[in-house]
Amino acid sequence: MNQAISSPSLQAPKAIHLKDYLPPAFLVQQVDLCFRLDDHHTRVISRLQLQRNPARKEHDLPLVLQGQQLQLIELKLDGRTLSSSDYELTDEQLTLTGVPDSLVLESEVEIDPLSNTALEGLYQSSGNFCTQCEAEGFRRITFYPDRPDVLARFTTRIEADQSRFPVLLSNGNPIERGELPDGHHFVTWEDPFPKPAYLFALVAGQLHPVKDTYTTLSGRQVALEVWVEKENLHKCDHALRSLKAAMQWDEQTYGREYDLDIYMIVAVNDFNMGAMENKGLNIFNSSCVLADHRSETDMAFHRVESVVAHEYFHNWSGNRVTCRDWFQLSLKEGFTVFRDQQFSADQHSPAVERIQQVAMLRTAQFAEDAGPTAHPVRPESYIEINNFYTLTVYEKGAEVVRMLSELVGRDTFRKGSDLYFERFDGQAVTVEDFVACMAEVSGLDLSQFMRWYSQAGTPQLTAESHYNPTARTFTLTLRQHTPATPGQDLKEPLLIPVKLGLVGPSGQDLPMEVNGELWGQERVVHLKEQEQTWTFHNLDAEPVPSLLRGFSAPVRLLLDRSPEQLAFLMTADSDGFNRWDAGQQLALLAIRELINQQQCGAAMMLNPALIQAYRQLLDAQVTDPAILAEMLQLPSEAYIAEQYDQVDVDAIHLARDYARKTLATALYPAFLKLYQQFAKNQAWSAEAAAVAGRRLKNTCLGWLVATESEEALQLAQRQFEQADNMTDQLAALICLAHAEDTTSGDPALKAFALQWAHDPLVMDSWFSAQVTRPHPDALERVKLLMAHPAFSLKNPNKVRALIGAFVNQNRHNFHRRDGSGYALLADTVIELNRINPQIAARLVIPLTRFRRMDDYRKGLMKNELERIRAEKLSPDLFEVIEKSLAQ
Ligand code: B3K
Ligand code: ZN
Repeated sequence: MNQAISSPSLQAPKAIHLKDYLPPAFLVQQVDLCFRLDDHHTRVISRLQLQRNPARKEHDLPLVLQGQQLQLIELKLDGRTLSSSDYELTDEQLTLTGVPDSLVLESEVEIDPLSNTALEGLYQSSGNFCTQCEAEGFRRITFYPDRPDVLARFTTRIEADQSRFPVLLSNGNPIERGELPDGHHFVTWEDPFPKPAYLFALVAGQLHPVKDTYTTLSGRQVALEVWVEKENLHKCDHALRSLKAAMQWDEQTYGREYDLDIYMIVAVNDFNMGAMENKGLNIFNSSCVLADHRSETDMAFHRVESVVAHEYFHNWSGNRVTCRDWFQLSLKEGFTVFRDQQFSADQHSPAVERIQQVAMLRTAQFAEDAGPTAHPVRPESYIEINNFYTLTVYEKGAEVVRMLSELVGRDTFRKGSDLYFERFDGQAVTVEDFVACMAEVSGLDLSQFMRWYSQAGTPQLTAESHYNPTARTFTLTLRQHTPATPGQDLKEPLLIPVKLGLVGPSGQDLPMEVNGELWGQERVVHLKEQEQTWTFHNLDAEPVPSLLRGFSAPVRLLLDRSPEQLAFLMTADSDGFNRWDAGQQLALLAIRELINQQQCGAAMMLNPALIQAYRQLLDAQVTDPAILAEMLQLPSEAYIAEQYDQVDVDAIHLARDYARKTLATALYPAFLKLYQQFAKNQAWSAEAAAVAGRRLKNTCLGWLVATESEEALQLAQRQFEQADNMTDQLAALICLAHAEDTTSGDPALKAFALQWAHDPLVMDSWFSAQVTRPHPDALERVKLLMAHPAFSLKNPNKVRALIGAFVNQNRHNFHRRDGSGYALLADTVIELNRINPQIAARLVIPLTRFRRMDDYRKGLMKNELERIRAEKLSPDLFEVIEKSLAQ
């Protein structure tokens, strides 16, 4: 490792290892907090009732409490004021030795919420106070054993100026409120459920509620409240509807009822992630709560529904049963994502939901698995846990739970989850505890399965088949191989559930017979060895195997299939997901041919099989517009890049663009017909059919505009002007803004900004629409827009909408050969390192993926990483940069 510039070893923060886990030395029975809120001088008075943990036998262990950026005012042990010689205080912790087995520790600290731009702990957003404590934010509020396996009962008294902060919220139920001198007031909240500190929350400010109620299965009334700024009161209905649907679904599907009398959701504008499941008081990024069809797209509606459900589901998978330590993060996140995916599938089209999940997993999560920050679903060590709220922990973690449910069957899975929730209610547990419940109820040995939690990297699955017409047999050999990942060279075979069927020449699923056993038309085979072969009997003609139906395992399927076979599966496969995937693979094949042609200097020629397959799709009667819209999406540049060890960004962009334009031109009349069919004047509706219709219509509009024809641009212009909803308006705006000819794009962008200047969420889309423009001036636009008054580096949504969208969704411009994309990202990351380390560490990721680039770009990217490394880095950024430069 090159340590020439800043000698990072000097500042190197220490890594924490799973294998070093020890139970806490002290437990907390009761926490009583009092907040005296003030912009720069908030006082936090805490009273902790502590007791030695009987699980730790060692004698006289010291009491260690975490605390960061706290100014200690006073400390008392059992009523006696301590002096600085009675304890040891560092930047990170407070240590007391020789304390009794049972004690009361009172502390008063001062904190500065208004200067807190990291958005962790207590901070302000648009003048309101709010908190974010997961994973380790509570230590920025008061001294505490800040670890998830310490569960305590909390009361919280909040005191604040009544006119500036009329609303004072915390976890649980309000038990007392009153007036104080000098125009102040207070409210005290009590949470009856013991909880880890990461679930603590406080909100104070000028907020307004939209209220509803829900009656649980057992007949209890729960008050539902969504708290927002006044101007957003009209945007809350969808979140409330989603919440009620989620509550009902969890009762029906998992037998889980809500436990408190009140459930609150607060929307804030400055938030590092989507939302947070604090007990009884969820705090949300406003982009995941607010939805009105005039200002939010169908996609935003979907996001709101699934995030509201996700946070609600955490009340059981996360809050009632929580994690023993942060290595177990996927225990709550993977399971809860799986639950929200099941919920979405039940609310909408299961096939479309699965397609969209997999499209994301296969690009973004697979890329993570192949990059320098690859880690198992359960990491073994970390420097900064915030770096591990990743697609691997969340999405791959959900895939692992999905496989479990496939392996044991849906009913048995429910028995397993019942057992898990009952056995571990009120406890902090591990992944083993969860899997053991599934093993117990199913009788399956899941020990090999546990490797999915400990092995990083995406397994590759290859298949070979052979048909013997005389014996009428078909043999299928599956092989698995997981490539090495940083720090993990040796990989062992996994238990991979492969759902498969055999499609006969006339397009039907054939009955399968293996070793005299009748399998029916679909089966999940368990691949356990490196290589396994199955022989199917009594087949009169060669079948086409349909493998990994529904994407039954998160693997890279490497399969040589002809364009004819793929085109056949595209229409014949009985599995909706696999029909879509056959189309994706066919398009990929054709685009890869174009990339080859370009790389050897030949003229590009699009494979007619792809044009033919698209024609067939477009000519057929539209039975399912939602699926058709998915079938008509070309693989993204990111997914195409995923297929290569050496990525040629320019060739990928040109090839995909060529494929797009050629298809659009060849099939223009068919796209136009379909567009017109679904563009018929209809007022906006939230119905599934209307949502699908809009998606299909706007997909067609995108294809039409790809030809840059005058007519298509006029259609987009008309749609932009006449739209009564954001889905249509934004789709048209993007078409116009991405067109080569800017004569209609620029005025449309101007008009849009004028219309929506008052709405920060809509302005986010306006930023993204411009910086994802494929043309060479995109980077200059990013720079220009960074100076726009609506932009701020302090607001994570703005950073994601502008810089994030550019570096992740405008790949060829980010990778400009002059290196200016890299320099821009590095400059921004350096600045963000001081403002918001979590966001900085996330944003830098595309720069760390230099290994697959050509040598020239690799050099440029590494230089920028070294430039970042020369700064005084937060632990977040330090960990990511070191890992990427260590390659
Ligand atoms: N549990 C939170 C994420 C907290 C992230 C901390 N850096 C939201 C969620 O997954 O539901
Ligand atoms: Zn979650």
